[in-house]
Amino acid sequence: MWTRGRPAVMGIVNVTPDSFADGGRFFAPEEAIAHALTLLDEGADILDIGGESTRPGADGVPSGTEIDRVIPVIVGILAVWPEALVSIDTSKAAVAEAALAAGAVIVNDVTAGRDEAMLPLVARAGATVVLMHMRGEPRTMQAETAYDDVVAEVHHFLRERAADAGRAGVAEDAIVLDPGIGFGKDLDGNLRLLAALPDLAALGFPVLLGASRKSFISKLTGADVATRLPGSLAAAQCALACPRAIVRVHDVAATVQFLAVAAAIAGAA
Ligand code: HH2
Repeated sequence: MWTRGRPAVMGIVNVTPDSFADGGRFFAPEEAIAHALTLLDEGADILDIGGESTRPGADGVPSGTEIDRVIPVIVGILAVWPEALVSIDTSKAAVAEAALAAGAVIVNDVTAGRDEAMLPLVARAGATVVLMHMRGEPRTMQAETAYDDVVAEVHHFLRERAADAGRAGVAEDAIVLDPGIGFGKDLDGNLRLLAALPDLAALGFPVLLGASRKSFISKLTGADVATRLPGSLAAAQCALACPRAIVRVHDVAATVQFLAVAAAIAGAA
């Protein structure tokens, strides 16, 4: 995953009618599969397939609905590109189980294993898990964005959840930590967590950064969701200082180019 001398790039495939940046564009399975294959052509190292929006205010969907959305897409991608690394973006063990059976190898859980069956499932499957920090749930998370020390609190939470994952039998090198940009944080909290990404990486686990097109970019610049690529690249730069990082993005080609050039310059310094 990290053989290219730069952070790995995870391309987002939202099979949802209501995601904040691209809701509805890839809701039909054939659209989602075609989009995923384009992202692989553009250099995505991983694809993250999601069937439920986690944007602020979003209502959850039942696991059966989520399974019906994502499984045909995972199967369709792997039929054309069998060596693709597929991640399932879900907080439900039932959805993760179906996705792992269909060929996914990473479970991206924005609740860091709140579903009690999740971590044992990941361990049994020998899969990788992304543990993300979120306060509450998407419907309510932006109501509570005050912390005494956001970086200390988020890093403490992630350390604890990583220990829980280890106790459940997940291998240490199969645990990825994510500060959860935009999940129950205000602008200042998001910026502090971005600046502290190398400190999170210093805990010894790979880190994942999901800042692509998020609203903190608009709070700084006024850019609407379709024009937040430059701000997204500025955020992706934080990953360069981390030895094993994954950036989760909508704009794969631009991010791959940005990281390849920035990493080459850093390597020549
Ligand atoms: N952000 C989103 C969804 N999943 N997973 C991780 N690990 N980290 C993130 O920051 C993250 C995530 C939100 O982005 P998106 O998928 O584009 O939107 P939506 O949740 O509305 O589908």
